Amino acid sequence: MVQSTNDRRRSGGLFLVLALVAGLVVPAAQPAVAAGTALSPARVIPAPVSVRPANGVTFELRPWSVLSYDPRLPRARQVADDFAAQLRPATGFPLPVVPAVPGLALPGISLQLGAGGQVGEEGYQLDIAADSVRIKANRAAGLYYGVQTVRQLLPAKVERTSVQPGPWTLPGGSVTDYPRYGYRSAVLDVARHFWTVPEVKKYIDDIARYKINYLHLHLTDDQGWRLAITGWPRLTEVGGSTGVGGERGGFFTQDDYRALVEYAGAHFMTVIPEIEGPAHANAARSSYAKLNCDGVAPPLFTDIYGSPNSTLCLGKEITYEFLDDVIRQVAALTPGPYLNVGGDEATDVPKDQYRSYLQRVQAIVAKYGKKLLGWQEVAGSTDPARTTAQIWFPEEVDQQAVADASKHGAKLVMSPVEHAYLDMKYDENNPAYPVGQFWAGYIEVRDAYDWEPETVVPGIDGKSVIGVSAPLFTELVFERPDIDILAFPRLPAIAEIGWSPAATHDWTSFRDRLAAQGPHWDLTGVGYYRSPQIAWPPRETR
Ligand code: TNX
Repeated sequence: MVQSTNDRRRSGGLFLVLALVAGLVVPAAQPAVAAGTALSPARVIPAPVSVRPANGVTFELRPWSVLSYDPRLPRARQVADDFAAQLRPATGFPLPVVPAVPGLALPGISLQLGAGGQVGEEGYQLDIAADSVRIKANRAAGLYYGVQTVRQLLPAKVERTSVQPGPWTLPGGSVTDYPRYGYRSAVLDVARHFWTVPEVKKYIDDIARYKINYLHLHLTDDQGWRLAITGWPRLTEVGGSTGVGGERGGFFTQDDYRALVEYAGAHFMTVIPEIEGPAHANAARSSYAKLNCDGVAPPLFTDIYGSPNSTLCLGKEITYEFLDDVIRQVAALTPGPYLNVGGDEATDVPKDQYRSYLQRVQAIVAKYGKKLLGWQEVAGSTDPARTTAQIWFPEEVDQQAVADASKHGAKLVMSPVEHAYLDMKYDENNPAYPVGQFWAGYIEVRDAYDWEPETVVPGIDGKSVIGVSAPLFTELVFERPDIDILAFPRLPAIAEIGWSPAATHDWTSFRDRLAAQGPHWDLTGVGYYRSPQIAWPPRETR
């Protein structure tokens, strides 16, 4: 099926190239150049590193436009194919995808190899001229991010699924762009409320546009265990049977999970699995009596906040055999370097026992070839040189432990609850948007935007910060539309903190660029929060 679609596209493209070479297809005269449509960063989130407008220059995508790619760059063809597939429904143009032919300039958009060292592995150079659009990168990831920028610069009606009248213009100019941080993550909690494979895929579609490159799945917690583990069937049969409020359960088979990993990968996003411990483990304990110190399985836990039966039995060998089995299987499903072991809120566990637990877990993670990632509490209890700690509650963090760990090589990811937690409500009294928590305060769009990762924890070396994360815990997130309302528009704010240089940070500019996202969300079925801080254009209807 896929093969035949590709074949059709390939032969269509080849025909067009041959026709052009043979002079059979004569492109009509270029349209008159519209004045005053200079490239402005006004529509792009995250803000690019630098933008040089070319005043009076406009590119127009035409019925004969071609998408060419450099076949020397692995996955460039996939990026081109996906982009063409996104453009075809609304434009109605064939947009054949063809390998570039040296010396032959094709009309349209080209994805090229080689953008200079400055842009690194994820950056790109974008040049929009009257007759061509060129995206140059050193790796396919850069091409992909360049494409996301172009998608935001096109008229929002490009999101429609039926043919629309043009013109399909892009403002002329050049963009040089690359990320501030290599780690730009979103956490999705599938444990408190379960979200199906299609529901998670839609989230991937929507966040990939903002150049998020890690999807961290919170797979286990007190209220649910969501990944099938061979040899431990009750984890999902029992532990996955319910969720907060006793509502729907659910879990991913390993094939489901592989499908998510693959889908994320096609969006240049790496899935990070999180297996929680030693606390937040009621679902595992309910599933297997032998994981309990007293040999008795506690009942399933369906309340919102932490269970009294949260902590694994640290003194029993079976606990570590269990973790070895789980981590081995999860590592085998994980193409990326990181495996998250949780580690937060183990308030019942004495410090020395917590430390020896984490050291054993770290050895298991290393044995299966992965790097340990954990919440802020792990700092000081693991080998810092092999640890990444995610700061979530800066007011409670052991600052000395974090500063010491960072001095000894630990890396830090910043997701301070008062700015980055997408599960908090936006404000106190908005009856239209009752969804969300408020234990860490209300987070309006500007609160999500106005912060600086390297000053979240005093005393750390800024260089130990590898990125940012936007967590969406789902205790109080009941239906799929609630995810959209909480994540949009705050996730793009966190994405910009992670991608854009600190020097571009500017609320007024961000606010205007955010407004321009509204029509795209209207047309792609993202039910975002219409924050009163933003001058949204009128809603588009699908
Ligand atoms: C704190 S984030 C938690 C989560 C909750 C979240 C709710 C973290 C390390 N622990 O278990 O879901 O607050 O906002």
